[in-house]
Amino acid sequence: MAKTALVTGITGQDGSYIAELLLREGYRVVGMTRRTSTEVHERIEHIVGDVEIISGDLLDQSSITSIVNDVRPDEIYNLAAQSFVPASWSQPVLTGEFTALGVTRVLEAIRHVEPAIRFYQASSSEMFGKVQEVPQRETTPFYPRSPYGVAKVYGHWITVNYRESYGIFACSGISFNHESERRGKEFVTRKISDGVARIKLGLAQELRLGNLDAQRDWGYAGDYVRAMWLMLQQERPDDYVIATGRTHSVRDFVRTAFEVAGLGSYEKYVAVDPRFVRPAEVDMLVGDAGKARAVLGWEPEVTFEQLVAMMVTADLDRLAAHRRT
Ligand code: NDP
Ligand code: GDR
Repeated sequence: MAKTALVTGITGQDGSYIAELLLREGYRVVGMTRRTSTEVHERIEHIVGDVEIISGDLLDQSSITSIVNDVRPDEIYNLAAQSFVPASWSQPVLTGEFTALGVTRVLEAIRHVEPAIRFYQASSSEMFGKVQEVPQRETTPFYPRSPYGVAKVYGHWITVNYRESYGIFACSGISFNHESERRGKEFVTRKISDGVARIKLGLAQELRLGNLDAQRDWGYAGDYVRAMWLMLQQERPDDYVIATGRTHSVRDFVRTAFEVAGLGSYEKYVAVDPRFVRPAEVDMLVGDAGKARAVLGWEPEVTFEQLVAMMVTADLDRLAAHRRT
């Protein structure tokens, strides 16, 4: 019989990719979405006929419990969160409600309805923050630098705690930044690819950014959702770092993106704007995914250079097509 998966955050970047993967694997896929006055599900438009959508909210325990009870999933991928780091300083309490307590609400639903349900928690390299070790691995101590990072530390430990307290098959995937043409436009990589494409097509003159020296371990979202799925197919639940092991600065991303677009040097187009500088920064992240490689057999396939090229090309194509209509 086909397995059933429930995906919270199915309308987000990762939700759309995991839904595609689960459909390919023959799952019945149910996505939880929150109610909004306009139903824009852009990232899953192409598969909307193949998945079931149910309304629920991470803030609302009863909606989550009744969805789990009705759907009776074999696996839950908890991808929903307030995921934009700067917003966590302006809305710290809401971020805690979604990104921290939301995890407990899903775990409570599992505990009460069916403790055999397998659970994936989308943990983050932001938990390492001011890094205590290079590269960062599963055993590296956490030192979060934003209310978002703090909330994710809670989400990670409550996942571990429900595994140890109740024997729930609960896994925490500590993912480093992963991107794609479906990335939200406020995140730096997509802001750059979109901005470069606009400049190339004469739709903008400049690109305003914050800290160009921050370094991130950037991978491709399509590769990362494969690791999430693999974690729930193992004999035992565990926690895994998911990363490429290579780090680049925001400046490297900018330089490569301008080169891909054939615009030459970025310097005459890019301005540093203090509005985009954070109260506390995560200066450098680079992960060691050795455990995921050894146990899950997981390897990232898309390189940094391929990722930048893919994103810039997609934005150029999208904006050029838009201009023609
Ligand atoms: P997105 O911001 O693209 O997607 C977030 C999703 O959460 C959206 O579907 C959003 O719905 C949903 N959501 C937000 N609040 C609620 C709520 N109260 N109730 C129900 N749904 C809600 O994030 P990503 O896809 O990039 O990331 C997925 C997860 O992985 C997140 O938890 C993120 O924190 C974590 N993560 C991401 C990394 C990355 O590099 N992408 C790295 C490490 C961790 P709506 O469409 O209505 O806004
Ligand atoms: P991050 O991603 O905070 O790492 O969180 P983001 O792309 O927002 O920032 C990465 C780095 O770029 C610097 N930066 C800018 N960032 C944005 N957004 N806008 C700018 O103009 C800009 N200029 C420089 C930032 O200071 C930062 O150092 C992402 C999210 O997906 C989280 O949900 C996830 O947990 C982590 O990745 C891993």
